[in-house]
Amino acid sequence: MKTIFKYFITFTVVSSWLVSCGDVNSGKSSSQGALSTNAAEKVYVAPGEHDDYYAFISGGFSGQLAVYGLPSGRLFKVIPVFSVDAEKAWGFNEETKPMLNTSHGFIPWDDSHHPDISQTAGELDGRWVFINGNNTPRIAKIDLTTFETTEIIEVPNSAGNHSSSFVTENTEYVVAGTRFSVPFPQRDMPISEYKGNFKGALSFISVDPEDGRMDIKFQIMMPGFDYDLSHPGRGASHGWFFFSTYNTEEANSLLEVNASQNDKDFIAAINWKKIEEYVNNGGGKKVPANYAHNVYDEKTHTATSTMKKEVLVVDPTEVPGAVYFMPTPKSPHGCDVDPSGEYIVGSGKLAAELTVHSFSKMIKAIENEDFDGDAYGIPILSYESTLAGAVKNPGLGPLHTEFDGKGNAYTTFFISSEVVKWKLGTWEVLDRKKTFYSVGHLMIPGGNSRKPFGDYVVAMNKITKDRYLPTGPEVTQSAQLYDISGEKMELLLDFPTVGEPHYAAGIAADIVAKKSKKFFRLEENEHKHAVKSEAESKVVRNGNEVHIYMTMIRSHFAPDNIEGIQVGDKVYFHVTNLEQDYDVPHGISMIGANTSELLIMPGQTESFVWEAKQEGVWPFYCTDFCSALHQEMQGYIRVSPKGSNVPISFTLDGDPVDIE
Ligand SMILES: [Cu+2]
Repeated sequence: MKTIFKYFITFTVVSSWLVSCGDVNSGKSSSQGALSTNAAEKVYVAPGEHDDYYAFISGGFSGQLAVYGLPSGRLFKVIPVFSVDAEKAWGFNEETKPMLNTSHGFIPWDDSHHPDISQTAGELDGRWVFINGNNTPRIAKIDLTTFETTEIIEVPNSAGNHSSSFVTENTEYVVAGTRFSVPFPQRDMPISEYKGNFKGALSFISVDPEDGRMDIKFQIMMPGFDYDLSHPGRGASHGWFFFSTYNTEEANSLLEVNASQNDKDFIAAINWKKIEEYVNNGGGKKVPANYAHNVYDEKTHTATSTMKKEVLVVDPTEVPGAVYFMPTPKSPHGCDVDPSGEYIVGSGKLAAELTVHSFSKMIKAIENEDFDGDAYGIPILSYESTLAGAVKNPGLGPLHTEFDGKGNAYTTFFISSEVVKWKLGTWEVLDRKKTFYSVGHLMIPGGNSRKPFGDYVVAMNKITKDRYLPTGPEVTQSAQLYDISGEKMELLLDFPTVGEPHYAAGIAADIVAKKSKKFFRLEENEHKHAVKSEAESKVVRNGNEVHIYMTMIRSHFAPDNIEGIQVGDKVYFHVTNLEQDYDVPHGISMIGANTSELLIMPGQTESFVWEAKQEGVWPFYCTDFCSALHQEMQGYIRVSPKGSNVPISFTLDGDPVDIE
């Protein structure tokens, strides 16, 4: 009895201390009062059970896209997109090297920012995820049956491809707005002559409704501001796209000061339907360009890269009624449209209030020509005429807003490190919760759609400090999961992420999971170097190139011992995984190979080149543990001196086969 009593006291004291220090940012692991809530229960996904949501969290400077489960925060896969990835041989094998081709040559890195999931009738359909490469402007498409990047298109006339990659409500377009305005056309000119000479390209990339094939339909050449973020209209505002701008001052140095002079910058409203119609009727001008279009084919298991030579450009002043500016205080960053399509939220980074524009008021203002002048011929609507309302004293440094589909909005505040819940229409603040620390984007699954899944919000923080065990000067990047199903938000979980968790897109798991591919059918494999049975495997010399057509199946390679290779030969391994079973990839790597290992899915063919540099007998082996006899899955290559008369030969099923 005495012991129990003592325990009770200790427990009470400890728990109240933990709860109170949660309010002072102590960052202790239980600082949100975990002992007084059932937070752990709410994120617990029992062994063998599945998560409710997929979250696709961009890897920022890692260039990749990571797949997590919610609410558990478990990491399932890192999908290589814009950066080479040794784990998947992405950018190393012959099949995927063309995916990283650009007009600047092979670029093995980019800065991935904003993923967005394809939609039909304004709801997530789970077919593809699009994501932008910010540095060397590109848009990638990831197929959600295979969770592999299947297309990357470069965006010409752009720089810092930031206001991307958001889709319209039937995925008619994925949009890529430039952050930096640049000379158009690119040329050698004094930077001091920026003003009036640089242009900002907003690119509308069409998506084929059947196969998803992307194509730049048109680029709108806007004034030389910085275009920061964007979102599509929906419902009544479908057919419009909204872009936040900063640096309407058109300064070209010390932007920190010089781009904060104007009291208001703009949200640009683009009637893309009107521009599409103009283009379909022969409007716009084809101008020379040079950009790569890279497509990965699921049948040939191989990517091709095509250089495109022109792009259709539209001057917005030539399409009256298509483009307007809505003044928005002050240096707006986020530009978010609510599920109904009526409200456009502009977050002025330096503004005291959150500005919300009304789409219906905007249309009325356009009809009444309620203008406050123009910028380079584009009408500026009067501030009051489009204003729906403002959220007063919301916090410091507003960035991004998402919606729960129940009439509430959630905005992140970078400086005051919090997520604030407020009500659409009344603009009253309902709740605020701390983030740890300096939050950038937040994500509600389905947030950029007509129908958000309003159970959770994920905050993506820029700084982690003391939330985890230290790992040297850099601590893991961090996301935080909040339950938003009730009136008040509740912090449930911290979980580490890969690279910078810049932004994310989430979707109910059952929309995607049921369409997931289990293996590639061997009879559909059209890879030009595929062999579909061990009997077809062979070794072919062609000058100083030797091509090995190899198969793999539990637990051996065919052929396995290859002789007759000479110093100076380039040896191509073309390897087909014959397995027709779920989750049985095999790997292969060769000692001294410059490339990454190959990890080949069932039914797939991949290739790599190995240069024979030294005489000897050199082993290769399977790199992915595949069976009890995985360790026996190996072979040798005998390398003889250049000009030697050792004939090409190999062993197949234990029998020697001579070729020459
Ligand atoms: Cu961003």
